[in-house]
Amino acid sequence: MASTRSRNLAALTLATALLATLAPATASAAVIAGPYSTQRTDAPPVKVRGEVDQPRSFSMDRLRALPQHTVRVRYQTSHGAEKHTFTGPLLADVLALAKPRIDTEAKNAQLRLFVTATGSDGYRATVAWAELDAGFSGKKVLLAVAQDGKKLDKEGPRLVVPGDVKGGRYVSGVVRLYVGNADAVDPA
Ligand SMILES: Nc1nc2c(c(=O)[nH]1)N[C@H]1C(S)=C(S)[C@@H](COP(=O)(O)O)O[C@H]1N2
Ligand SMILES: [Mo]
Repeated sequence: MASTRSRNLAALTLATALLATLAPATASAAVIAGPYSTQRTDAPPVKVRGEVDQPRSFSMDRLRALPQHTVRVRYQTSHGAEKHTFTGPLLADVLALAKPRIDTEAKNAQLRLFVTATGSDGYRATVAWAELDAGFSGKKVLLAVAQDGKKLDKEGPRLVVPGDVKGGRYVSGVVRLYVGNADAVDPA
């Protein structure tokens, strides 16, 4: 009986020792991003939702397939002044593909719309439609895919609002664009 118990104990000790040597190897193998890794390396596509007839999503490649614009901007942040060059499609061109609902009856109906960009961290900022509409505003509001020549594939696209003194509306890691209509939140 005693010998069986000691044999079992020996087997258990051996198994524990084996596990101890295997465990670090297993753990480090999981850290290496292989084909079965669940680690996300690229940003998810940007969803366009709200007052649009064709809700859709845009990958970074899809955003790059649209006409590209480059703007040089400066803005203030809590950590000082910044100067950057951004490249990407016009936000207006991205949204047009989702067919925003514009009531053609009302005078200047597009001026009732707004767009809220949400970052992966939940940070949000809103632009009025007139700000991104070339017919009303002279500035190029972009959904940038590159900053200072570096692709934003890992972080996701960034809202660029030239002319803003503060950087607060330069939402980074945009995951969602919501098209809203003032009539929906404030019926006249
Ligand atoms: N997703 C996300 N975007 C964000 C913020 C944030 O907290 N989350 N902060 C904003 C603020 S307050 C500023 S001033 C700028 C800072 O820009 P920088 O990262 O180029 O310094 O990013 C803006 N974009
Ligand atoms: Mo800021």
